[in-house]
Amino acid sequence: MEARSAGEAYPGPGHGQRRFKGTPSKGSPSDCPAPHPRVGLHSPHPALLRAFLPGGFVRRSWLPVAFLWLGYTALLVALTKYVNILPVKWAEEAHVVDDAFLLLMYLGSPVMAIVLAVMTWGAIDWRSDGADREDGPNQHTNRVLVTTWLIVTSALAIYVVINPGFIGLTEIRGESSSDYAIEIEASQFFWEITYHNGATALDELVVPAEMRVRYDVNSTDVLHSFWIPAFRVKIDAVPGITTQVYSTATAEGTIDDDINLRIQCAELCGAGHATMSIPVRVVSDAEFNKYIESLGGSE
Ligand SMILES: [Cu+2]
Repeated sequence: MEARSAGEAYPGPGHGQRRFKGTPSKGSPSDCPAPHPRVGLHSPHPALLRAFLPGGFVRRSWLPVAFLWLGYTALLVALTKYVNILPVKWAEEAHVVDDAFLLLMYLGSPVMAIVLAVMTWGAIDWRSDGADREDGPNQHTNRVLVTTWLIVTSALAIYVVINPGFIGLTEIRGESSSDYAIEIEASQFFWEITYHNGATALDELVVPAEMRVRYDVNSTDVLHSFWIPAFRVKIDAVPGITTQVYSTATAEGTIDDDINLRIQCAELCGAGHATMSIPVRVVSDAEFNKYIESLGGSE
């Protein structure tokens, strides 16, 4: 192949293919033109290749990445700890979901950080300098690294499945005692609330504060999902099956106090899905009884 001077611009990926046009040689295979080496942007920087070779992770070129990794991890952990992105909590059981969310954020921080660290140092130091590159040396796996990675990540995954997975779910759903039960029936595209005295309402859900309420959830047509963001309860509404969730509202309040005090359908159920939202009002015991009487139940 022709050599190009160092200052010559990279001619583009199609360059050099012209020589392959025309009738193929009828001679021996050795007469075939040799494939031209890859150029410029197609090859990783040698420093990147060296770093991935066995033992490469202790090379000096990775030290900045290690520091960046620690820095990004600290930043992400601090953001998770000090910047509250979770909606307001309005139920005793809500902390289980929040704890699970935060745990996954903490576990995900170093993973996110290593990606950011490699990208940052790649952009700073491992950029192509524009020169032609030959193919790099063969790469072999780093057995110690792969084994350690598999063991650590598998152990973490199993831990998360158990706690908060099974343990958290048991805390939210497993306890079957409740002070009060409310029927929730989902239809395209509205919610019907039925209280113990047979009274029904379509415009809002009213629940007594500091009582453990069981929601018996059903659907008359397609799949919906009963979700009250402030309570962190969510369960599918399935035609023909009654699903149940529990929540204990911690204080009186309305949707005017927080937008997350509402029922919101959380399963795409048709054109009116987004409109399947009604306010939740948490009231005192006395006020609650007065409310369901005013609805005119049969009891
Ligand atoms: Cu829906």
